[in-house]
Amino acid sequence: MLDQNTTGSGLSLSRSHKLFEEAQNLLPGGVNSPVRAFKGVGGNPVFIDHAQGAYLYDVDGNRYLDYVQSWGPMILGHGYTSVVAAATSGSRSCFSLDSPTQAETELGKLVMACVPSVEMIRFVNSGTEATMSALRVARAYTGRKKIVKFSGGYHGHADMLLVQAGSGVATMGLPDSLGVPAEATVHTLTAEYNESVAVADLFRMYPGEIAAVIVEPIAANMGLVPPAAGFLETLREVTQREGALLIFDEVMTGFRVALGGMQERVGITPDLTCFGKIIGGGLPVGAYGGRRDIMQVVAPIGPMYQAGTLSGNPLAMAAGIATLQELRKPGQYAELERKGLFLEEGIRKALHDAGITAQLQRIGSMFCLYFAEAPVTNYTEAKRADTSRFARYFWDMLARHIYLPPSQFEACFISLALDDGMLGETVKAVADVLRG
Ligand code: KE4
Repeated sequence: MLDQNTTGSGLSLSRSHKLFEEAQNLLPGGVNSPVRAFKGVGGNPVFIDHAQGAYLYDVDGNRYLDYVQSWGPMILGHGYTSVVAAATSGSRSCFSLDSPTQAETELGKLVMACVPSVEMIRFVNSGTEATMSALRVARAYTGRKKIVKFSGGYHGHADMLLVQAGSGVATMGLPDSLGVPAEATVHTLTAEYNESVAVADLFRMYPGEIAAVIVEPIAANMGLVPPAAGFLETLREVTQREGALLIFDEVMTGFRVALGGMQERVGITPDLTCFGKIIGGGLPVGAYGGRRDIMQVVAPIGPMYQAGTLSGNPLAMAAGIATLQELRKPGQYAELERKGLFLEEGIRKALHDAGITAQLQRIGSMFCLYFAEAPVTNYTEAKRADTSRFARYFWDMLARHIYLPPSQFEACFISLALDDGMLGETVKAVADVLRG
């Protein structure tokens, strides 16, 4: 593995490391979200000074092509003119309000125009709040307590969902999380992703007790695992039959893999959908929404309580509106698919030329390279991937100025700011690294 203070290509990271030392004195692990600490790849994290378009610029003056994009939100690239203008224009002098604003209705209308299953929506401040609230809605609406999630699925850090979770929990190899009492997860049932029979079994074991099944329609917190043929369709059938709600957690896939999210690609209508990331254009926004009759339970019209001081924040709404308006322009997702295919074909050729077996798994502008012998279809298989080999790959790519997610259990993202020259540079870097 490369020396983490400098790297083969003369990449100096000394200022990053100085800042990291200081940060560790006051922030647990020196970060405000665990996966940023590079535990999944070893060494110290890179401190970013600023970003523009497809590029990140670290505090040591190194420039990287960004394949993390703040874990998904920056699909247009950093500092996109219309988004920056929307969030900083004169009328934005008020940063936060205690009353409703038209912008919240505007962003709601935009989301609903793109995702027809959403008939009513509530904005919150993170994906965690969105999924936590959606599950509370499901319990309130059905009067049932149990929920089903999938191992390796990550839906944020609410107690009831930190059971066999993916993303940072998987990166750190935590079975679950300390501090979550058994009472908080006693109603959380888990099944292996892509095993819909296991879900049917749970409904047989707990007839009339399961409020909802929450699923990432693409499992992208264990790397990137596509839904097997029929998996999501079966979840829809089983939940419909059993009187439970189907919740698509599209915090990552929403507006990422299609304007209408993964539900548009697979033609499945969930009862509730959770959003985050892209709908805030990089500012803190989450949302949950779905069938009007279900959303009627939400206070103040219904008895299910959920609230938030900064929910519907004017700056965040403005950035979200501008972002979705850009994404609604014709051809954006065709272009993201073209870029994704370009990269996929280049990486596959590099693997073939190097005689290396690895699994490139991609949907649209999300992809993951598993150092594994066979395609990865669930969390058990994802955990068998060679994470040490991934770590070497990560640092070798960083040395070539390609910034990948620092964990085998995360997905890479392609932004509209990545042009063919940049994609070609990325493919060349992969080929160089795989040749060793
Ligand atoms: P946030 O609370 O982090 O905004 O969203 C939680 C969440 C919910 N659902 C899905 C499908 C998600 O992917 C996430 C968060 N994604 C991770 C990246 N895999 C966030 C990165 C981090 O934790 O720092």
